[in-house]
Amino acid sequence: MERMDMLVALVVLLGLVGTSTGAVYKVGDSAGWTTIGNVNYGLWASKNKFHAGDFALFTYNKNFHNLLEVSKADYQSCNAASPIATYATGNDSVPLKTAGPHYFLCGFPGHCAAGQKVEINVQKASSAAPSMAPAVAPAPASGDESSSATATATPAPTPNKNGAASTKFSVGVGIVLFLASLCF
Ligand SMILES: *[C@@H]1O[C@H](CO)[C@@H](O)[C@H](O)[C@H]1NC(C)=O
Ligand SMILES: [Cu+2]
Repeated sequence: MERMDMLVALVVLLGLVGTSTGAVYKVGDSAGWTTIGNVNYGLWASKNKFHAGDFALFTYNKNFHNLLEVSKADYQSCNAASPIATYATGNDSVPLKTAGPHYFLCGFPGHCAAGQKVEINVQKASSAAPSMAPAVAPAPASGDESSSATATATPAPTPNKNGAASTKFSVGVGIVLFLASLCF
């Protein structure tokens, strides 16, 4: 039974490891977050597939640029006056927490209009972990059965009932072996 529990735990653990580390996407690739070179951020975004839990890494010279997350309307009109979030370190790893579109622009005058803006469409996290949860439940119940089967094998036999006792014993061992075989 314990081996079964360990197996279930291992599978659940592997599922969690597979989904807990988000990918990091550097915005603009080697160009980074800039107005130099007319980087096509729309093209960059369309070449990547973002999932909830991933990160968008914006790298830039903080003396000349910043990073604002804004609403769709503000993204379209390049309005930097009412951001949802503001970043200004020059090396901002922005967590893409929720599925759906996320809008970013540079708040320095004229930069958004010059094309320093990006829409990142985030898909739901592809997760196997939740579907594994029900498999954990049945394990404890079968543990009780095997211990009661072992108990029937222990009573001290009287000389007369030797045959009956040894039959009980083999049935008990049989049940234990049968249950054990289910685990492997
Ligand atoms: C920028 O941030 C990323 C992710 O947080 C980190 O791995 C990297 O070392 C940072 N680079 C600099 C120059 O600080
Ligand atoms: Cu800028």
